[in-house]
Amino acid sequence: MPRSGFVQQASARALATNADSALHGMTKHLVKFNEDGFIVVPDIVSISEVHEISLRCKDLQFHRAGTRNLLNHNWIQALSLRISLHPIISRLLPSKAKSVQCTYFHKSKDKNWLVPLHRDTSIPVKVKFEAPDWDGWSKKEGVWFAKPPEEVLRNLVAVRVHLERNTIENGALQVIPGSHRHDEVANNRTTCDIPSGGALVMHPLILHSSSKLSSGRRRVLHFLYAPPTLPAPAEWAHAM
Ligand SMILES: O=C(O)CCC(=O)C(=O)O
Repeated sequence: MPRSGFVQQASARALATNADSALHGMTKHLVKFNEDGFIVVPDIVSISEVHEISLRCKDLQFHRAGTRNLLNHNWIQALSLRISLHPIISRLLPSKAKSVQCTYFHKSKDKNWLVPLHRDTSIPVKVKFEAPDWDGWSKKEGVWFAKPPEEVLRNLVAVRVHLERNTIENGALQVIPGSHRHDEVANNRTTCDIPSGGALVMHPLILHSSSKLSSGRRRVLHFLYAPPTLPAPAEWAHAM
């Protein structure tokens, strides 16, 4: 066989091996995400982008823990699209996923708070309507929120982009691995080690909490991804 034939075959084999291991890596993330209800993906944005995002967040108006209606900002829409195309994250999102909410959380000495263990069960919809399996209606920052049937919640994925490393000192988010799949769970709370510029991809039904901060600050952009439509008559308030 001419040398170039060997080289071609070897390159084809190397490509196939690389493709296999990439696929294996992707499957591993998906299996872990389904099993634990979360994974950490580092380097979603670079450190210089973290600075850029920080500057933009300085202009956001909010009173308490943060603000939940950021999807009307062009830069948030661009970031949300980019996250949805990330090679690992795109595999974890529902098919044709849309971003349906983006919340900014800002924890500091001045705005300090804790959140007890809970699941995220409320979603933003266009208008209020009557349906037996929807409840818990409330209006927040001018938008209607309600608790949908569980099958809707099962298809959602949250992506939290952390501007600071998530630590016990700065009021870390903690999760109970696997608790999105069970009602009865051991209280083995885990502090997710999320670096600055990294993301926690989490199932909204996972039990999670966060404590008060003792030093530093902790800022997070929390994106919610969902299938493009809801069962009628529900409609997303925004779907980008
Ligand atoms: O970021 C936090 O501290 C809490 C976030 C949270 O509880 C939530 O997204 O439901």
